[in-house]
Amino acid sequence: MNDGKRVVLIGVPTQAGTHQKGCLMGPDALRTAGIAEAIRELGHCVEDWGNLAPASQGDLQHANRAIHDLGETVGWIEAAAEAGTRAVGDGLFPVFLGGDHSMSAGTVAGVARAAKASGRPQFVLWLDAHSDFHTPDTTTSGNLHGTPLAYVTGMPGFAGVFPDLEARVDPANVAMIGIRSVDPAERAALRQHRVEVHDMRRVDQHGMSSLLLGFIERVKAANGLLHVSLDVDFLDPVVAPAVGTTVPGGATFREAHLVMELISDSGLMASLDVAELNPFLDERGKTARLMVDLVASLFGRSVMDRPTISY
Ligand code: B3U
Ligand code: MN
Ligand code: MN
Repeated sequence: MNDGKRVVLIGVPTQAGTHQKGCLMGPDALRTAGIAEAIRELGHCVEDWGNLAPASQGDLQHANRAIHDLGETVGWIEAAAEAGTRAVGDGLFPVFLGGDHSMSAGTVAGVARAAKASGRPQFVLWLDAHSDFHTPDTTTSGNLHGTPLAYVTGMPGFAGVFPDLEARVDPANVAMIGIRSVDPAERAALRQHRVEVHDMRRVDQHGMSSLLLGFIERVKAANGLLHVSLDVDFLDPVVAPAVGTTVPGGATFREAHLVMELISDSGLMASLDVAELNPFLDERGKTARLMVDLVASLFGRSVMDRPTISY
């Protein structure tokens, strides 16, 4: 049925990158909702490394006084990067369980470092309402979960703030889908670096599949490794309420599953983040169970063998 993968779950229970508390419960909610069992049922091997701890916790300050919890965020980034590089080096497929999206500054840096060692280009698919393309100088909220994609693509402003990058992701190797909240400084940088941004207007006009398949073809042609970063707020808040920064007009249940199924069919995904789940805001585990269901689609579950699910 599947080419059995060796999957490792890596919990990154950070909430330092946001003002809203609750993401620290994300990894355990995903486990409670049965993420390991769901992947295993599809014929893969799953191990669980448990939850990481921040590598350091110094009290770092930045000239931008809005920024909060910088030292702790850097500690989580270091820990996530180290775990990501180690997992890929061991031949494992890392599934990072968040934690707010600042964790992906570490997860993507870590897998990109491993990709560089293997000689294959790293590609990133960012499924999110937000572009997360702020630098420490441009963020006005001071929430560092708005910065990871700018960091891993080597934008200026991170030197001496976040860890030095050993392998940056070429901005030409990034695609974003689901976008509907972009701040002016992010918009300017995205345009300048010609990042492939598919906002919800493009989704409505062209459909998820044609946008995604275009990107998948590019990854395939380059023999690239694909990292998928799935923010809960990619989804519409009606189906996925357990997230601190809800934005109306998100992906529907059906669109989201289609994206996962097309990624699965491509066979290109090598690492995954499930970010921003805030179980404190959930409705009887509905969002956690939906995220597990989407992860199952990513690992090969098809509609024909999906059990009937009610949330
Ligand atoms: N761009 C805004 C909002 C935001 C970004 N990422 C999330 N929210 N989750 C900011 O605060 O940087
Ligand atoms: Mn995000
Ligand atoms: Mn978001």
